[in-house]
Amino acid sequence: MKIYLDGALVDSADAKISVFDHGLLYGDGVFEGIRLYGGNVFRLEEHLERLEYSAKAILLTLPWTRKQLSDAVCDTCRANGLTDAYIRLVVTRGVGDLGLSPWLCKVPSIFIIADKIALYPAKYYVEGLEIATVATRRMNPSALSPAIKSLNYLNNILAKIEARQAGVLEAIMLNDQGFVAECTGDNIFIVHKGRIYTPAAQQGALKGITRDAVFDIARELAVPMEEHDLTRYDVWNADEVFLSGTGAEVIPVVKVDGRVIGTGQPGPVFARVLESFRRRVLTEGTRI
Ligand code: PXG
Repeated sequence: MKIYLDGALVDSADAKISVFDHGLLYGDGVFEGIRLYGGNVFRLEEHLERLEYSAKAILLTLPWTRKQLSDAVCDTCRANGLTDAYIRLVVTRGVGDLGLSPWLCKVPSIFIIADKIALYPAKYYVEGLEIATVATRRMNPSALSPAIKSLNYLNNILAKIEARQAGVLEAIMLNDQGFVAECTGDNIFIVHKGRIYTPAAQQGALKGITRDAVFDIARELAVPMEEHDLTRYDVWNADEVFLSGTGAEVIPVVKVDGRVIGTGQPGPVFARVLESFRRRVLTEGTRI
C-alpha cells in the first residue's frame, strides 16, 4: 500500500512520523474521512473546505492550495489502484519540542491513507441498527467546538466504548443541556409526520458532509427538512430514525434505548433517502 506523506507516495512500511509530532503528543491537528465510490471522490471539495475551516479554527496555516490537496487525494487513490475506498487525510501540527506551544512546530505534516472500507455489516442497512444514549456528553462548544474535526476524538471514543458496553454499535450523545447532539461518528435524523429533523450544529453536531447531502436529498424528494432541537423523547417517538456519516453512509435505526422506533422496520422516507444517496455518490464529487 502506498501512503501519501509530505509530498511523496511511500510504502506503508516507510510511512512514519516523529514521536515529537504534536499531532501525536497533543492531538494537535485536523483530519477528514472521505469516500471514493466507483472512481468518484464524493464531495471532495466540501471535505477540503471543512479541513480548511478546521485548520483555521486551530490557527494552523495550511501550506497547500486546495488544488494540491485535491491532487494528493486523487494521486493516492490512483497509486493504490482503488476505485472504492475509505480515504483518511490527516494534517498534524508537525514536529516540535515538548510543550504545548504550537509555534514550536515549524512545518505541518500531511498524510493520506486510502484503504478498503470497513462498513457496518450489510444486514443493518436492511434490518436497521439498535443504538443507545450514553452518559458521556458531547463537549461544550465553549470548551472546544465540535465543528472542528480535530485529532482529539476521546470524547467520541469514550461514548463509543459505552455503546459497546451497552451491546449496541452506535451511541447517541447529548449536549450539556440534555439535547441530542449527534452520534460518535454520525449525524442523527428523525422523521416525524412526514418531516425530517436534525439537530443544529450549535447543539453539538459536526456539520457532516453526508448530512449536507441529506438536506439536498430531502429537497429533491420534496420532504420538508429542518434543524430542530431534539430530546430523547422526540427520538423515541419518531416514525423513523436514521444516521449519516462518511463511514456509515445513511443507515436506519429501529431501536433506541430499548424503545422500538415506528414499526420496528426501516421506514419509507429512509428508503427513498438511501436510494437517492446511492445514486449521488457516483456523480457528486471529483473523478480521480
Ligand atoms: N459526527 C462526527 C463526530 C463525526 O466524526 C460525522 C458526524 C459525520 O460527518 P460526515 O462528514 O462524515 O458525514 C462524523 C464523521 C471513522 C469515520 O473512521 C468517522 C467519521 C467519518 C469517516 C470515518 O470512524 N466521522
